[in-house]
Amino acid sequence: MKKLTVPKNYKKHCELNNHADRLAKFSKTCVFLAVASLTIACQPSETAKPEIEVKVELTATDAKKFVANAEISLENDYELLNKAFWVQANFVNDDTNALAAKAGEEATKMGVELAIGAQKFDHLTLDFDTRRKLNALKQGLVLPAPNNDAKTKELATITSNLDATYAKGCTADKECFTLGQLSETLANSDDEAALLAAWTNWRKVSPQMRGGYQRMVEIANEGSRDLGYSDTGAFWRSKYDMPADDFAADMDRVWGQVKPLYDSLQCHVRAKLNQKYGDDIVSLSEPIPAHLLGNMWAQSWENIYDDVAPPSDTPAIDVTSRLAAKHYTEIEMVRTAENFFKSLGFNSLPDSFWEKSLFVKPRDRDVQCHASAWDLSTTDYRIKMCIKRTAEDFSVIHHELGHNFYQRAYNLKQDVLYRGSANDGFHEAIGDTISLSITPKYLKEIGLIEQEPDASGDLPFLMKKALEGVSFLPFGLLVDKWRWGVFNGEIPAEQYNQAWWKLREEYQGVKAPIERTESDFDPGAKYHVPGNTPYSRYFLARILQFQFHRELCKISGSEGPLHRCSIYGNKEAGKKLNAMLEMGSSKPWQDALEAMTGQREMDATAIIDYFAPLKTWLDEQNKTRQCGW
Ligand code: X8Z
Ligand code: ZN
Repeated sequence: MKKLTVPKNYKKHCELNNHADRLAKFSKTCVFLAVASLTIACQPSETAKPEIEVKVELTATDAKKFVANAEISLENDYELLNKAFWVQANFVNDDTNALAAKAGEEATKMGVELAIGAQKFDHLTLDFDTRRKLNALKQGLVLPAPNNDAKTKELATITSNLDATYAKGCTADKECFTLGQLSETLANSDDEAALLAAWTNWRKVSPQMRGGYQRMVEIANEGSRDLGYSDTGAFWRSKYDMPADDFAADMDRVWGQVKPLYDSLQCHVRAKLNQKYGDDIVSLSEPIPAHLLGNMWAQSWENIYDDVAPPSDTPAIDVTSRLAAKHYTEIEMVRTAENFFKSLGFNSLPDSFWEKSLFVKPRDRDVQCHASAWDLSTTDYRIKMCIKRTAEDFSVIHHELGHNFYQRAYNLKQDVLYRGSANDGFHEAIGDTISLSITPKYLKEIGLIEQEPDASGDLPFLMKKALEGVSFLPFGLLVDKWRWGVFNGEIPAEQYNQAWWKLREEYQGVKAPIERTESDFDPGAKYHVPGNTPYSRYFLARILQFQFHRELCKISGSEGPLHRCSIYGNKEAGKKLNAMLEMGSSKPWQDALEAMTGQREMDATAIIDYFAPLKTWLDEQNKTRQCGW
């Protein structure tokens, strides 16, 4: 799938990509524009020459030229556009917001022109690459605007404002919160009232987003319809080298495979939290209140490990305290992650990465702290993160570097329109695959621990990994189920919040801890909603990372259980991984998956095998419990 993306409208993952910016200049230069299947109108705007309209039949040669010109334009403008977004995310204020909105507006115009231009060749039989690149052009945007200047501008302004509102963390009445601090409370406090206050406070920021969000949905839907899609959700689902409906069904199929594992974990965690907080707070027949799971969105639960861990003389390694014991700085954490990739045979990141990245939260200004990885040119890679010295952020750093190494691999090998991942889930899965190799054996190898636990440490280790990854699965699925419903109108604006909580209860077995109403806008309290980053990618990644891990472990000759395998230092595994990264988006994702794993389908058996010993243990614990909600 393609992404001509860059922030705002053009924003992809928390991995900001190329072609987006390349769009910007397109509107300013006179690259020939194929208008209406038969008209070529090309008029340099500065001159007063009369417009010449020539009716011609478009040919395969025209299609190739169109693609070539688009690639040149996208490449030319990519860097500057990205810089506007970089500066906004690193200095969130009214001025940078206005500049980013303007840049986003230009990029969207360009993206819409390219998409509409590409459509003109729909009826032609073309070679594989021209057809694939035209599709990339048609699918590059995240939120298409209609072909209307005022609406394009309005859309760009709304999306910029939504992003800034989240970054600043202030209510409409200018009461401000720091998400990092509130998250620390949720991660570390045992005081139910304090947890509830932190949870509730963050949700005071998002109600002001509601009106803008609703309008944004209207405009983007109009834009999507202009491109031939029924709504923006259908447009998003169309980006996976398969019919949109098949994609949604495939997500559900995979969810069906992993749901029993999730249900076992939820049941055990609920029972333990019931023991801790009592029946009044945690009922044994209802969903778990969302403020008790150690995370602002209850999307990953590793912070409550101590409450739910299997009894053992060898508890899971507490990486947070090991980092502290070894006095790791934030930069050393990043160096350690880079070193993992280097051990696989990847080249070091360039000096500019270390000079230009943002690693710690600045004291004197607002920044968009949500972690992201950027490629501003084929030589300029950066991350932007407010790193805390925790196990959680150690994983996130690997996640972000996975984006950077992927970007560099395809940027150096592929044409502009193939500079992306096989699908967006692949981009999210690379660093997470590496994180699965952060085993006790590896931690000992890099000197973070002195002694590797024996096999009695396996269950605690698996519990920790499950709290990180298995807990995430239903959340990864439901965020876009909500947005798909919003975009197609099944969830009208007056039901935004109740529909959100219905999905949270149904899929996660998690409920709001206090009454919520339609004056709230709780989806807006999750970065990717105001940030307009599609979310299905993270569900895909959570499945794919285990498929990749299984294969790379096989290549590295690892014997024994999957959860003890680390590919650290294995050049053969690195070569295999790099070969897939270098493919970029030049082939359907099924081909990339097959090249890497021999399989053409997403397959949850890898994650299920990985956690098999834990599942057995959980089911034993749950034997006398009433599971479900
Ligand atoms: O947003 C992210 C990354 C950046 S692409 C930090 N993730 C999702 C989230 O935080 O909600 C990674 C896991 C899910
Ligand atoms: Zn990511």
